Amino acid sequence: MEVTKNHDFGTRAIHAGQRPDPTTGAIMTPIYQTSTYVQQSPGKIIGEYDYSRAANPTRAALEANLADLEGGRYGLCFASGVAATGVVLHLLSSGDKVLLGDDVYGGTNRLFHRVFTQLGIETVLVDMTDLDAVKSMMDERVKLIWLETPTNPMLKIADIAAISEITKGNDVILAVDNTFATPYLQNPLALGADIVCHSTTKYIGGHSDSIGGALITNDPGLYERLKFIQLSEGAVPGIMECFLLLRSTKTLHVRMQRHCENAEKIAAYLDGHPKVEKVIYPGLESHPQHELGKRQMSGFGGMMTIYIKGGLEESQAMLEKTRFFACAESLGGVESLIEHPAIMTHASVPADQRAKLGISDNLVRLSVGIEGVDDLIADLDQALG
Ligand code: P1T
Repeated sequence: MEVTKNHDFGTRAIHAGQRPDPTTGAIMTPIYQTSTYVQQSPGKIIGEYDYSRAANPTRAALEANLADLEGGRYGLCFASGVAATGVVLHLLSSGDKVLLGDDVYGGTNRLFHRVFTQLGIETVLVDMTDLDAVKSMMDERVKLIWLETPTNPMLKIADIAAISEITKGNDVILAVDNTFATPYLQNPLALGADIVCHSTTKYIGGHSDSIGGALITNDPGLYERLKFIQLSEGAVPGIMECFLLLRSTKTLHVRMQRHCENAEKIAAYLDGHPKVEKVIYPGLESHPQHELGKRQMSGFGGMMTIYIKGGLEESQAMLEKTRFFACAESLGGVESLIEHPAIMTHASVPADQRAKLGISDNLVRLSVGIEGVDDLIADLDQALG
């Protein structure tokens, strides 16, 4: 059954880019675990494929599915989220400048500052919630704006449509890392972004069992350039990973609904808890961009950060005591995770930058899973003591 953009997200999640296997009728896209394809004679290929770094039917089904969910025409999948990010950076040349959101995943910050700076690409950090700051940083050398919204880990929300207005007519690519929101809650392309990036390791995969990344765009020229870099650099995902992700996207909408519901209840529980100084969750009215989040997203997601009363000792004690909330890096899986950004996911961000953002010793990040919410609250309750 062909789906159209008028179909519901859940219908598209299950059917977009999928068709019964032409040889067997298998309803699930097979794992085409092959590196190469027999040719009838040199250059005369039998189907659409000649080598799996260039394209593979399992990966093609996933790329079409993800493109559809983001409301895009083209999807490309990669070996990891940072591999996908690097491919966008390879669009730039020495002497170009990037405006990078000041609060992004530590590994993204490291890639821009410690790998691409050496290739002559300058990165300037900007608070993307401050439109005047973004405008004031624009000049003819700026070729890319890269932002996360909500950000990792401070959950700041940037106005994608307003920032896309700033880039219009300026020959600047606006790339949005939509990992925290997922296409279920937010579609940056519809708001004017040129490229959407995902770490599919997170909610899209949803089961903490694979590493991957994706880029989605509507622009045929950009797609051709990105695809060329994908082919040339070769950071493509394994076929089994593609199959796992295809399995996962079929339940993305159901999982996201529960992530959001659980997170809203947990944020309400933690807000005002005597051992908690502050809760940062876009769904709370106290969040500085709560109204923007309401407009731009259809739900507030499963991520939150909290400041524990005290310092390192108190936050570490909490992380050691939780049971269902496993102390681990990553996020977006069905199981709840808890981590300490300053020591774990954002340790590679320079200390002064962390201090500026508020990534302090008493900051703890929660990835709220889809377990029974009462059990999760009881777990946090005993851990906070
Ligand atoms: O780990 P990888 O699949 O390469 O994805 C990198 C990445 C990109 N973008 C965002 C918003 C991310 O959160 C990540 C990875 N983040 C973690 C591992 C983490 O625990 O925050």
